[in-house]
Amino acid sequence: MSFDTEPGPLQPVSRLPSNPDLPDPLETLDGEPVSTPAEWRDRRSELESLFRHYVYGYAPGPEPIEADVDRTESVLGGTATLLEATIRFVDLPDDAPTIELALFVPAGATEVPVFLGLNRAGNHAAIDDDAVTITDRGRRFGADERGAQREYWCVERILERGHGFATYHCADIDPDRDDFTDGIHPYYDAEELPGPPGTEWGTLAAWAWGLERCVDFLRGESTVRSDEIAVIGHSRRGKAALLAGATDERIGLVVPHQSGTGGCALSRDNGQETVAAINGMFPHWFNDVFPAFGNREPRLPIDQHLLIALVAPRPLLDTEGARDYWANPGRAFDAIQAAAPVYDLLGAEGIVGSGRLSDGDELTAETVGTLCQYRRETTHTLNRGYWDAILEFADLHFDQGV
Ligand code: GTR
Repeated sequence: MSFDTEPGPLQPVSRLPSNPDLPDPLETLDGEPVSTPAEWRDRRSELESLFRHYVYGYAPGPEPIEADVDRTESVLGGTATLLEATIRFVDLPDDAPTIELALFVPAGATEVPVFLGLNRAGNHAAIDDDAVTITDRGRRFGADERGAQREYWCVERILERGHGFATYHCADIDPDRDDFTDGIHPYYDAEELPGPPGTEWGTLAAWAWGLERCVDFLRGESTVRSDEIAVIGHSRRGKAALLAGATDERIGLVVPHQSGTGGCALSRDNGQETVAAINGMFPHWFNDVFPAFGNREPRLPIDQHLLIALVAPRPLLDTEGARDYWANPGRAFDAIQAAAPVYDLLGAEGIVGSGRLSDGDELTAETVGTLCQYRRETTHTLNRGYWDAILEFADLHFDQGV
């Protein structure tokens, strides 16, 4: 997890060797082979340091939390119970941000698997029901209308299928601006973080850290099956969901939806959003080292297949739009294939068949392994068609089923 990574003796970017091929998941930085699950544990730590150091930045440890929970029965026409948790960081100053987590569970549920989704429009946008609080940051940075993202999150469908849905508004932790004045960042001095200057956490690492703090809360919540917490995010939030899933092994299943560059899509040979383009447009998403790889991607000692490999042996479904060209589903699929040897090493049935399904294909134990790409004929969006496949995938992998 993010808190036990220590920066190793890492080279400046200019001294890294140039390698046009993808780094081998099963070979350490020093060229040693990784051939047992025990050796993978060390390679895992090495990879996590490399991603922190060169791409996302080092995040702080797991800040202790305390939560006030409000419970509302009879939400969504009586089908759901809503729990709203204000998650506070007890050792940070009183004016530090809080995470306002909304958790919907089927009415009468005792213990359910939960999808934890990072939202961009405020919790009140997820369903159209006055029971959901419009938070201060939801009002400032979110959607004007309740239920604006109703057809995107499909909460009713998730609950009907026996899962819970939890969500937090990414602006609670960082409102996605490039000045870091209005979120969690000012509450940690650079010297408190493990890496050298320039390797401090960007927005994606902060959002992922926020997801981990939600997991801290959810694991103590009696209606939640603590080993069946899945994370999902779309696009920039899909990048953060993948990072959280990669670094926090308590997360049981990961769905980086149309996550693109900095998510599932490889940085090498990416003819869509390049490393230079993403850092030019969104300099605050990553640390201050990553931009040095713009037009020098072969120097990266990692690539995104290795972030996917960090999820192994846990299930990962990469959902992509066939017409979402900018997110580059093709290079995401290449990443999935390149991560598969780690699933094999850990004894998980990673890729089954071609490892790629499309709308119309059935997701069954015969067609889907632990690692899979699923494409629909869409552009950049999330909707019911995706959710039906995602829920199918979760039911195939979560032990107890629903
Ligand atoms: C785009 C960005 C992508 C993706 C997307 C989004 O402009 O280039 O990497 O994250 O925004 O978050 O919708």
